[in-house]
Amino acid sequence: MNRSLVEIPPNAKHLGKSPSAGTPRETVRLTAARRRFRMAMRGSLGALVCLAIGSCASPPRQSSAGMETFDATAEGRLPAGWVSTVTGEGNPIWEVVADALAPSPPRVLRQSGTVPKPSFPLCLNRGTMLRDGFVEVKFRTIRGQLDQAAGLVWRARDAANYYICRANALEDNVVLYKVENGKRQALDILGRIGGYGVDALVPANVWNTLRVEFQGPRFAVSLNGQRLFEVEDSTFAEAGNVGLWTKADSVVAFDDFRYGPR
Ligand SMILES: [Ca+2]
Repeated sequence: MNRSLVEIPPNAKHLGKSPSAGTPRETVRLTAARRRFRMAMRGSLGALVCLAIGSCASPPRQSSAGMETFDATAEGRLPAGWVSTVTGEGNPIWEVVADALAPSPPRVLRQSGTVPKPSFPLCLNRGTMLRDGFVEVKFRTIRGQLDQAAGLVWRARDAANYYICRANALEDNVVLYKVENGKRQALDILGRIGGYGVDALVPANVWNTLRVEFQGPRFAVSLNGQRLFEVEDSTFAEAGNVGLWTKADSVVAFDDFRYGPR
């Protein structure tokens, strides 16, 4: 701690005196003054620590419901508040583009970059903060030889820590993972030990709807209106961002991204 940041009160020199140096009444006053000074210093030091590490903030707010159609954003850009990033390495290409097949015309958000495994293109809506609620999106996988994966992200702290559920059109399955410190781990489905997500028809090049509802440690996944499975996990219990995710060489269009508290 930089001592120059701690202001010493004008009467601080008195605090160094031995209580035996004064009368009993003076001793009581000195003791009380010393206690007040220590408490004030603790508060000041605590505030400085909070500023330094960015913690100790008031509880994060809970976002109200919202929907992003990507139609008000210029082509080649991202909507306000959205950030393109990556888990691992590589150069994702997230951008709003025109799409003649868009559920809400004329534009969608598309990811067309390729990143090496096991990295993941990620696009976070930094303007959101949700602990409990839902996130939903329409997606269309366009191409990808290694993968055609489209994912929803919630409770994201940063590009290396979040929950993600993805549907894969090459594998025809839906899997829910946690990514912790950049490492992805599939989570067990409630009522079943082992296995890897659930098999589900994920048709390529058509619009599908993926939805996750999250309440405390319980997450429920639906694809095209059909409830598929639930998962329980408490790794990330705090509010975080929602967003979108792909994998490897997946080229995917997303539209009508919805979110909100329950
Ligand atoms: Ca749209």
